[in-house]
Amino acid sequence: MELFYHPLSRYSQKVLLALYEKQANFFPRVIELSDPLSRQDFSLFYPPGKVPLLKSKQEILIPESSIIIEYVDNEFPQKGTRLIPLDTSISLDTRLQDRLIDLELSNTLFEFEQQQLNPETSNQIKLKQLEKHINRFLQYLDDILEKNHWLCGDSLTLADCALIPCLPYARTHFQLFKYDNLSRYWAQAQLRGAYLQVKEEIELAQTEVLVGRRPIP
Ligand SMILES: N[C@@H](CCC(=O)N[C@@H](CS)C(=O)NCC(=O)O)C(=O)O
Repeated sequence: MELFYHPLSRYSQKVLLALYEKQANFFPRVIELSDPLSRQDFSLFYPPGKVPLLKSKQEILIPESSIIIEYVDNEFPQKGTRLIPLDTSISLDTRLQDRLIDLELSNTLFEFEQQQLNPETSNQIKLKQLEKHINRFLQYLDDILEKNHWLCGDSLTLADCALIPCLPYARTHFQLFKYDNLSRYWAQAQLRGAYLQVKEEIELAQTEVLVGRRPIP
């Protein structure tokens, strides 16, 4: 398998977490999204030009982080962590939380970041609305985590792969410490082997950005 991704893209981190949880072997193919040439090459190969993208052993291209994770989970049912539980009610909840996190948190955080990046053009009312939306969703997660160790129960699932990459930004731009259960969850996520592997890649990519060896995505 080959994974086309960028280590600083949250949706890529979501898939990396899942692949490390599954202990799945893959060839890493980093795509520099902000480098026009690298982007052009990638678009010739995959016209939508979005990462993450998985190329299976049978050379099938699989886009969309959640679909990639479902594919990998089915491909290696006995290996590593079961990311979409077999129990139908837990699996339904896992998919639901995964959808909500992508749509309500990850995408909203991206919109918030974009607004903050351009202070001259940013709309203060819009920023406040986004902030309120994000805080409401963090509270929703905090309530779930009052009773659950991981988001959907005792084991880490697809939903946690979606949530964990959002938390570093939520921690620095939102007061994550106000949410007791989310703070406990974040502390526990940081000890997870798969997260430590992803973190190493993020830090390396961030250092390369700082020393100017890699364009910022
Ligand atoms: N829904 C997609 C989102 C993928 C996505 O938005 N990827 C971003 C990076 S995080 C991207 O490739 N952006 C480049 C572009 O839109 O041209 C998924 O879950 O994989």
